[in-house]
Amino acid sequence: MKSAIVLLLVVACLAPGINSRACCSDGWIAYKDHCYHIGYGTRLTFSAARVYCQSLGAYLVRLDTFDENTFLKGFLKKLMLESTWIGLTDRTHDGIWRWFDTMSHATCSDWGPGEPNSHGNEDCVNFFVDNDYNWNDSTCHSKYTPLCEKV
Ligand SMILES: [Ca+2]
Ligand SMILES: [Ca+2]
Ligand SMILES: [Ca+2]
Repeated sequence: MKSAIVLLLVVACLAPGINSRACCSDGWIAYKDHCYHIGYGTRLTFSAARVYCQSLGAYLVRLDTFDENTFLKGFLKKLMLESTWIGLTDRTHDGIWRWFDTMSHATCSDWGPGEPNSHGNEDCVNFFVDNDYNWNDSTCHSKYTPLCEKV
């Protein structure tokens, strides 16, 4: 009986046209074929946020398309959530923004007005509440909520 239920779930996830989204477990949000997790109430440095995501089999979110960015920003905004880290950094070369885990260059951006300003050596990026959830570079040891992504 249990295996029949599992099989049904698998079929529901794989059947084209029925559900083309990822099947995400509890605590994860589906968008297209990926799952996202917000570490509600957890505030960590950029490095610690990365480790937090890794412990969940995920990575700090990589905003590959403007649509993905718009979806996640809209979600945070709608629920009026805290600022969250995204996986973008210019730590290796100031002014060259790369996604941390792949070191790929950012192909789209959503900086808030006047950002990135590297005010006091800022190398890590967040969706920043005070800037209407647009991107802001911040010091990497600042503490923000992790926003994780997995396939
Ligand atoms: Ca992504
Ligand atoms: Ca910088
Ligand atoms: Ca800044």
